[in-house]
Amino acid sequence: MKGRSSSYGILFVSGSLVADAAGQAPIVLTSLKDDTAGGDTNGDGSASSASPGDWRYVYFASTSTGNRLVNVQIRYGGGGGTTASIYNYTSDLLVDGCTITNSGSSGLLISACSPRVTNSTVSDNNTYGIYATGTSAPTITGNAIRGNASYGLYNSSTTAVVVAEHNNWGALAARTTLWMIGATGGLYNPYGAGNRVTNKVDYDPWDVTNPNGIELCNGIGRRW
Ligand SMILES: [Ca+2]
Ligand SMILES: [Ca+2]
Repeated sequence: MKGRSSSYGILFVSGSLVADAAGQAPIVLTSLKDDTAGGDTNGDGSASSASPGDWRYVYFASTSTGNRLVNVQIRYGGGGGTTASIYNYTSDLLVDGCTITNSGSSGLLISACSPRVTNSTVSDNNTYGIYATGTSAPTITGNAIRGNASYGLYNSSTTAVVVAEHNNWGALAARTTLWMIGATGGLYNPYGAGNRVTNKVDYDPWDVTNPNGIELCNGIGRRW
């Protein structure tokens, strides 16, 4: 499926969306200009190419249930001044084995709900990889969260801790260990390598074995 406009380009889910490509070629949600999926659907050959924010988002309403995104690639959303490529307001959502990349804003917004985000890559989005607001208690584990421009995981709550253990934040093992141990308080990463997280994110223990892991230090406090 391709989104054609940053003015529209919205998939609104009030019932259920099951996009499950387990064991098959991935399902791709991308820009109309992205000829790498489904060919030259905009009929201009290579005259145009996809950019972050070419379309808007998938929206899971709070009343929607039974939602599954498995082996789905979501690329180039988050356009038109919107907040993320995926707006999620329901706890009944599984995101597994997906890639969420190249958003014009954030990758995934989690608003006062508790979805499961596992074994996925959330990278190279223009604001945050994952943006948690309200009192959210998602399951976020086994993911590669790297190369997002501002924070890998941003939790706006000053009270609710988002547990995000066993994720790879895109840093080499030795330096990750060195500098994350150097942080104080245990729930934030002010001097760490890799993609930053805010306070109230429990990133420890983290994973350095994910093959997606590469060194990317885009944050404050890089000391080497
Ligand atoms: Ca084209
Ligand atoms: Ca912990």
